[in-house]
Amino acid sequence: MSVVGFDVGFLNCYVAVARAGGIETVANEYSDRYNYLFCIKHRVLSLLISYQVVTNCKNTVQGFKRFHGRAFSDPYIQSLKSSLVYDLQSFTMTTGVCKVFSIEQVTAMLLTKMKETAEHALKKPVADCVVSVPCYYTDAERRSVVDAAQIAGLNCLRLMNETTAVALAYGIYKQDLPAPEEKPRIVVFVDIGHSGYQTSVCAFNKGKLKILATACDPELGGKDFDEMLVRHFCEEFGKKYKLDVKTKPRALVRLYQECEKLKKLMSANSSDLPLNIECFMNDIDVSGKLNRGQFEEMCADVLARVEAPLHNLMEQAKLKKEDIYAVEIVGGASRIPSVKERISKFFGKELSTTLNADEAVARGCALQCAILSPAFKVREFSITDAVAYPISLKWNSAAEEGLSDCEVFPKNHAAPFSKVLTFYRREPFSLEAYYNTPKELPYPDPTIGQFVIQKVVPQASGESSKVKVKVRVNIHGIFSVSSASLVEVQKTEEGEEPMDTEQQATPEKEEEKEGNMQTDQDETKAQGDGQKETEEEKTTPKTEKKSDQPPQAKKPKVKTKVLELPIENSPQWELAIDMLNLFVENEGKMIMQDKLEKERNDAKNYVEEYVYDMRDKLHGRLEKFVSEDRDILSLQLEDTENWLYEDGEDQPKQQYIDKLAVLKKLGQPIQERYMESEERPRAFDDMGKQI
Ligand code: ATP
Ligand code: K
Ligand code: MG
Repeated sequence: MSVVGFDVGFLNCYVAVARAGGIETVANEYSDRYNYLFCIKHRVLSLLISYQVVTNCKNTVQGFKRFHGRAFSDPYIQSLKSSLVYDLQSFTMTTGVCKVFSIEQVTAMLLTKMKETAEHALKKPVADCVVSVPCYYTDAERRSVVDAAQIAGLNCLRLMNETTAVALAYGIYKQDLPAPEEKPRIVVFVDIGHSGYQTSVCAFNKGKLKILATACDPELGGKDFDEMLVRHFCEEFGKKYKLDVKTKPRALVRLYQECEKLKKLMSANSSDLPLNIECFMNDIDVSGKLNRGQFEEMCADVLARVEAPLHNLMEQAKLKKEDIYAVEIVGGASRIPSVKERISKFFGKELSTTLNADEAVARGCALQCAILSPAFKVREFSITDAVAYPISLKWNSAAEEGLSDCEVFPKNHAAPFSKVLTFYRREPFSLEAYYNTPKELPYPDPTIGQFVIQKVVPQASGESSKVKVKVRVNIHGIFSVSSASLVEVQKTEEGEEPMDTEQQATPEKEEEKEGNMQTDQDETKAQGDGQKETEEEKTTPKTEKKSDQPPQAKKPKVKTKVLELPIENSPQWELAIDMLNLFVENEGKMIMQDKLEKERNDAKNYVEEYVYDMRDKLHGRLEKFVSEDRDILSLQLEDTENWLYEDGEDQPKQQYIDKLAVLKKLGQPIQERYMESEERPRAFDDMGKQI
């Protein structure tokens, strides 16, 4: 049982764990908390620090968070393709065998690294976790990330919306929240990261939070400010030095890095600031300068986009600005003064920054993981999220010709949640789920998936059967048709007209519209109790309760049998199961390979260390203890050093182990003579004391 939260950011990733009774974020092996950029080369994966990104730019994969759940032909992918330094290819099974990775595999690699970071901190294996996703992620994107977690060997208890994680991190420690029956405390959360801008409005009462609405601009973040700076300096360097920066990926990558640094400096400083890059291109050193005023001017268009989601949010929640208790901001780009100004001006109040702007998402995820984990004791806290885009179902109508449809989950409907719909059918039928506001989607295809209810047969009487279909938005925010059942009315022994107990309780009118939602099953209560999804399913739907009514006198004996029906699920985005298994297997192999590579490297380092250490000592404290073996050892050390830089640079682990053994065999006698001489006087001392 592990309690871990992963914030998978576009630029920065954070890992939070529950340890020693609290939640803390943990650093990766480079003790650099952020920049999980990484490099895929020889299938060995490593985290890179910034200068390595420049030297490895073609093999470094970064900024792939928005590739999930999208086809290669998706206009979004195509528009980004040209601006990427690394190569983006269409993924098919055949390329999979070569060294092309699917987006699920790439995110899985990143998660593997984050998992290792958590394991290192907790000193035990990690599986259970909560992973963050932007609240504007669609079904396809969510399914893709769930697969990635599985490939990494993680048991993702929840995909948590980033702003909801922030809300949890904010609310769970608050002692003074209004009582359940009181008016809730309304707080707005704003997260501006590197790629996206998310806002949500949340109602808090003691022990619970409910997301009322969300509004986002998935294309507004720190990177857009970097972009403006890069554009500016490309132009300036073009004029000043006659350099065409865009033609040289490596120079461009460096310029992006320097511009990001400059942008951060400008948040703290409003005077002129320099930007200098040595040997930028064609051996030319470049320099420029900029101040905050100029920066804001060149970013006017970007800044103008800050307000729209806030308007949208308030409109959806039907709240007035006076209703807002606080506006809490997080995310790296929320530190930009002009961004803060605009948000603050919109709400007419000081912004609140009580949370750690970088760690809040990861912490919230770890807290949610703790709540969901039965092994961990935490304060009861119920979390109700909101559906980001309205979901509709359409189907071929049996009664009328043509298509019928119905909105099953309106925008901002509570989630997770299940509903039961009733149909009258003689044969299998299919339901198509889709987002009914395609314009809102950051995605061209509004389809969620096709769900076929199989094995539907007419009643013995030839009439249509009553089919109950349960649809749900699960804990990850993923839509599914979770179950379907057919109510079979069986003949009574007396040969009376068959009658359904349920029908008797509420006679159903012939003209009743298909797809009527009969049961609203509120699942939100189960949330804070740490119950698993499967347990939530068991709560009795309301209609079934009707049969609990006392039997009426002279009621004819009728039997109904409920038959579970198989469902064929074809979500718009799905990895075939054999593909997923292959990826799981491959990731396992790569982890092994990483491990072997690390061991090999360690073995090599031991040889190197021994060489340097012994050489120093031969001229130092061991000097008096070498005799004729000195020259042999010295020679061996020198030979080995040369070997390490030549043939020995890239050898199997055993070679290094053997090499070290040879050296130790020569060095050991010398070390022993030294130890002996050290021990002798001490032994005398001890003897002296005894006397
Ligand atoms: P996303 O949430 O979009 O997936 P992320 O979580 O990786 O991205 P963050 O770590 O929240 O993003 O923020 C990174 C962004 O914040 C970068 O663009 C970075 O340059 C910017 N940033 C960080 N600190 C500052 C600062 N002091 N001033 C201006 N920008 C900053
Ligand atoms: K982050
Ligand atoms: Mg983020």
